[in-house]
Amino acid sequence: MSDNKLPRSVVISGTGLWTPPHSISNEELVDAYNRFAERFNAEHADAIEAGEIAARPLSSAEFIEKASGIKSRFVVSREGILDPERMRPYLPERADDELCLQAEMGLAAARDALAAAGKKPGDIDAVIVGASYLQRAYPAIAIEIQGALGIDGFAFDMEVACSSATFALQRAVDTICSGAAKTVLVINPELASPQVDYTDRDSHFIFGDVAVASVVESAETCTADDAWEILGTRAKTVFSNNIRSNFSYTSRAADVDPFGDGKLFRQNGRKVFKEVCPMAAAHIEKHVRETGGAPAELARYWLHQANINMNNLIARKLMGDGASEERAPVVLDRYANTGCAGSVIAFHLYRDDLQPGDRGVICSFGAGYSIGSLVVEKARR
Ligand code: CO8
Repeated sequence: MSDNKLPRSVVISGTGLWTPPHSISNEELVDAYNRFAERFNAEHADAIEAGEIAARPLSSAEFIEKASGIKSRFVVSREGILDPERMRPYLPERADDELCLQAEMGLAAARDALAAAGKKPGDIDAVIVGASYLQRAYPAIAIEIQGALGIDGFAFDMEVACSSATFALQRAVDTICSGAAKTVLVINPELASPQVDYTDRDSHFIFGDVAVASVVESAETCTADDAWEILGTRAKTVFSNNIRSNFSYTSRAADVDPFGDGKLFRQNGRKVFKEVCPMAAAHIEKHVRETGGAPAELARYWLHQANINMNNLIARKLMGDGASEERAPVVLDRYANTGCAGSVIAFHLYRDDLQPGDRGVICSFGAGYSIGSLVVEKARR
């Protein structure tokens, strides 16, 4: 779907959120990183002195909060991340007959969304899992969750980095509009911590783990009080190398270290900031106008949660002096960047005060580049 009005009325009838039990503050994270860096620098003092390798710079909690707005992040496992000798989470391997971690996270959010929508597994025709990373190639995580819930129908995984959730919601809308399904369960389990290089000062603070889920259905079957009609969807991608992860099964055949340089998340954050802000603001403005609204009139902006300064810039461009944290709520202060899940967390947590007829936009922007948006209106029921 891009420019046209949806051929049938489709709603988001419930959302769910699973938050990991552990949180790490900037101070805790910086303390672990700085102990790692100091030890590294001491151990390599001669090579650093000789100019053979670079010293590890120290991190700062004040910098992180000022540059990104992040104060803490939730993670599935804390200890390994905070151990200067490990610097990665500890996630023990599970047997094939156990639910995998990503499916377990997604299942918890899915159950929450089903309850909110008043739906049972038997009401669901399709399951879509969208995430920035998938724990394995096959069988699909979506099919594992489908099996665990006992859903009859079909399921698949998809990946568009930070836009995996909005693009998955759009695929749900398309599936319903085509008549292939009446009700679709969209799940976004973002298991971000294993892809973070906690030994990299410039990116060790960015991500957190979380799972969200949404029930998307035809308005005809919806029984939920808190339903949101999807007025339109819009997707845009433009190739960029400024956010990249080269982690791949092909490393084995290329005879390179699968966890070596550039294999985990890396970005040119400044360039991303500069290039994505105007793209996202223009995208949202165009989309809102297509659905017959004006950006300044929208009650709420559930924006991607990567950087508070980016969101403030985009919000000011769209709402002018009317921009406020109430209208563009922030979750990245406590959740950090949760990949594709951020805008859905914001939608889940910050909509109860809105009235029937109020409109808002759910919008993601990030790696690819990719931008995805859904303009929604609280249904009059
Ligand atoms: N502590 C202290 N100083 C630091 C630190 C630190 N931790 N990090 C960097 N610095 C220093 C730098 O070295 C630099 O020093 P100098 O001026 O001497 O060179 C100075 O601080 C400024 O550095 P930057 O220019 O890099 O700082 P910025 O102000 O640009 O802030 C940010 C860095 C916060 C990264 C910022 O650029 C940003 O957030 N940009 C937007 C990026 C963005 O939105 N990216 C999206 C990424 S996520 C995504 O798309 C999906 C990926 C999928 C994975 C998801 C898994 C769930």
